[in-house]
Amino acid sequence: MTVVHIIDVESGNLQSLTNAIEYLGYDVHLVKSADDPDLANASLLILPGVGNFGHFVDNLYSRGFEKPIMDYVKGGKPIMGICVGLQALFSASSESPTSKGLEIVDMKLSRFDESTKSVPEIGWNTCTIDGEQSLFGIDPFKRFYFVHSYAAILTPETEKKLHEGGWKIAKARYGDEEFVAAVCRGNVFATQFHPEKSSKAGLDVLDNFLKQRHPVTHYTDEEKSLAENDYSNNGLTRRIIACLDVRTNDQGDLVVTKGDQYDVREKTSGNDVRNLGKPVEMAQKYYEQGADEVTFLNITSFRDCPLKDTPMLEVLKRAAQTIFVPLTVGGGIKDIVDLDGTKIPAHEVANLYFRSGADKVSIGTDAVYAAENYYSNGCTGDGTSPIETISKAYGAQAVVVSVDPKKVYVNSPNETKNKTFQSRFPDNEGRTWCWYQCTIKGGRESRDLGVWELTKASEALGAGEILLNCIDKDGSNSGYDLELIEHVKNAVKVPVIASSGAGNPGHFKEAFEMTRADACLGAGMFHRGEYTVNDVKRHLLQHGFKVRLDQT
Ligand code: 1PR
Repeated sequence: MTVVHIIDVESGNLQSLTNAIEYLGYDVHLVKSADDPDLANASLLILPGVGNFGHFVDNLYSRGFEKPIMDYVKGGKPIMGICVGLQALFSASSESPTSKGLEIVDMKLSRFDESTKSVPEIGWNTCTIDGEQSLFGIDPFKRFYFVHSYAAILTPETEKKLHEGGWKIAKARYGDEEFVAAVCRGNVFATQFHPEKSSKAGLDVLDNFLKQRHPVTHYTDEEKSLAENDYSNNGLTRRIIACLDVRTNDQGDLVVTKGDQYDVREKTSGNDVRNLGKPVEMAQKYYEQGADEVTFLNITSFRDCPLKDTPMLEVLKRAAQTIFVPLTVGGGIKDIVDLDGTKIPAHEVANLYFRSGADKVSIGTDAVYAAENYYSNGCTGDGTSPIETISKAYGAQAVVVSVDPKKVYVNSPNETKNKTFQSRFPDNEGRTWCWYQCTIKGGRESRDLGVWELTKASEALGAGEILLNCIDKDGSNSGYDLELIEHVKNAVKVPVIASSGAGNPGHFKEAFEMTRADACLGAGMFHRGEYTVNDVKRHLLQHGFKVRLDQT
């Protein structure tokens, strides 16, 4: 079997890439040291990276990888960079002004302009290629998964310079900024998107690179019109996420469950934990239905020690073997003390999940504690919270903050220190002023902290995305809390995932129509088999919203 070599400088999720390459029928050899003799003999090399540019390239230099990589490139053998692995081929990035890239591409990267759009760019975008040429079969009518805040932003001058330098490029557009989605010259190829997380479209590109071929797909005009990007959402499709709340039931089995306002026990005699199926099988089903992401939440994490909680690691390992879209895991991402008294910092707990195949971790309870400390320290972090340590090590894009708020009405804004607004839906006493109170431990304990305050602090501390649940709406099938979504969108620039309350495809449409939600998550309606993810996407498409439809 052909062996694919991957440079491993412990950045983010190598497991997904390994899984994708093995799925395509190759063996993988991780090159952990620049002295590894296998590196010189490699015939297919991949340079993957996530997170911070400086952290990644400094690591390459300090571990002595620069020379063997450059020797390999000069030898004319195929090399592919992915995400920050693409960025490392460039000369520099404004993300880390003192760090030097490998300078194979003479261009600098800079941050997206966040005045009109969420940054990071997280989601599924299209790539365009000049003329009829093919770049390892990157299909302009398919979608690819991007997650990044910095990019090789194109201007007429930089584009001309790239062409003059002999580079072929695939371009993507995020809002009004065009950037390099893929670049190729001779034996060097790199993608800003993650092929290993871009479902079938991405696996095809990876496979074409490994086989060194450049196929072209032909479409009818009707097919093209359905799949063409209209850039109405900054270039991204409407992202649909399937969420699995996971816990051990009273019989000791790990099951997918689902609550009503977070109560997951049946109302019938026996009061059992509602059992809706097996986590990996259900996740696989949603992937096949076209879910753009899958989220696993360990909802009893406040009781368990995560390291004892190996079933969740096992769930991820198994799911990541055949599910090639981003996987998020939440519940228990915090500093822990293991049963034998060993202290395990949150970033190591997160690392275990990343190494098992997770792309992002989601932090609930500890984000509330971190925000409380942030405000009591005069709006500054002390560098020790899980949001900060994980974001620093793996990048903001890997840190989701999961919020579990409840709506609280007040007579006037003076009654609370937290940010209020006037709701269109008065309470029984006719009050309209309200705020959203954060809870911890799965809604069991309320804190004097508003969702506005929590999300702002989380963003400042390094979170890259907000998973916005709503306890009042959870399991209600009555639609999302649209006011809450807009409230949080006004607070932060990072993407916001709307969650809680979806009962039919119309609710997703309503959220995308009435709010600036970056993604919508559903749970109960999928678990009960009332609708598939594909039903939601077809409904959105019928109403003029672009969605990713290439099924596996
Ligand atoms: O606090 O960092 O250990 O994380 C615990 C995580 O577990 C948090 O993300 C918290 O939201 C979640 N969680 C804890 N208890 C529950 C529960 O339900 N008893 N689930 C829980 C949160 C909300 C969503 C649900 C949506 C959509 N459940 O996961 O999927 O509300 O549901 P719907 O579409 O059926 O309405 P930590």
